[in-house]
Amino acid sequence: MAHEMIATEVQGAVALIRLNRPQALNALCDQLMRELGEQLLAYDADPAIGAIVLTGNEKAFAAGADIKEMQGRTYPDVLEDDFIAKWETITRIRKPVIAAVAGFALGGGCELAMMCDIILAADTAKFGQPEINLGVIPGAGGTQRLTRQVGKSKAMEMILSARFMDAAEAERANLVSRVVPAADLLDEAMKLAARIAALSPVAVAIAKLSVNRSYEVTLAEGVRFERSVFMPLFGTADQREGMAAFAEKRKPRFARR
Ligand code: CO8
Repeated sequence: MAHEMIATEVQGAVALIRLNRPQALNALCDQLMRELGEQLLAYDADPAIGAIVLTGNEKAFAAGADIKEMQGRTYPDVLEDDFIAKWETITRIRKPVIAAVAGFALGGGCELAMMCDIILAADTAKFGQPEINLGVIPGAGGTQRLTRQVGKSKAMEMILSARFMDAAEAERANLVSRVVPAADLLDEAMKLAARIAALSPVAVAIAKLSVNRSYEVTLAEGVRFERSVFMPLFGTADQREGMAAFAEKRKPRFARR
C-alpha cells in the first residue's frame, strides 16, 4: 500500500505508524486520514500484528484538522461530504493502539490521541482544543472524550478558552498514562506495544472491548458485560497455556494465529 502522508514499519508483532506531514505540523487533511484509516484496518486484519503505535514527530503529534482544507467549506459541503466519518475508523480497530505524543496534539490531533487506547506523552507534549479560536468547536469527539478524561471544569476551560495543557498537567489530569523524556518516547511506546503483543491476542482484544464498554453503559451493565466475555475465555487455548505456565513456573507462550 503506497502512502504519502504516513510512514510505516513493522518490528516483530508491533506496527508503527508515523504521521508524516511535517511541513504542516501533521495537520490531518482528508488524504492523511484516509491513508491512516486504510493502514489501521490492514494491520487490524493482519494476524501477525499484535499492537499498533501511532506517533508524529518531535514538534507535533498533529496540530489538528487541516484548517486550510476546511476554510472554504460550507454547511451543505460538510453535511454531504461527511468528512468526519473518516475519523471514526480508529475507534473500530480491535487491536490496542498506543498514541506516542510529542509536541503539539491540538484540535483533531488531541481528539485522535484520545481515540487511541493509551496515550504516552513526551515531556514536550502540549494538548489543546483551540477550535474556539476558529469560530467552531471540537468535532471529532473532543467535547465528550476530554470531559470524560479530565472532568468538566478543566475540559470547559480548555475548550472555551483554548488554553493548552502541558505534559505534566495532562498526567495529573489522567489524560495520559505516563510522561517520559522526549528522547525515550518511541522506545517506551514500542516496548509497551511489544509487551502487549506477546500476550494472548484473544484476551487482549476482549480486555480492550470490555474497558471500552465502560464508556457506554452503567456500572451494573458493564460488570454484566465483563462477566459475559470473561467466562468464554475459559474455552481458549490461551487460558490453558497461561494458567499451566504459572503452575509450572515458566513463561507462557501465546501463539499468534
Ligand atoms: N491546519 C493546516 N495547517 C497547519 C495547521 C492546521 N491545523 N497547524 C499548523 N499548520 C501549518 C501552518 O499553516 C504552517 O504552514 P506554512 O509554513 O505553510 O505557513 C506550518 O504548519 C507550521 O505552523 P506554524 O508556522 O504556525 O508553527 P508555529 O510553531 O509558529 O505554531 C501552532 C504552532 C501553535 C501549533 C500553530 O501552527 C497553530 O496554532 N496551529 C493550529 C492549531 C489549531 O487551531 N488546531 C485546531 C484545528 S481545527 C480542528 O482540529 C477541528 C477538528 C474537528 C475534526 C472534525 C473532523 C474533520
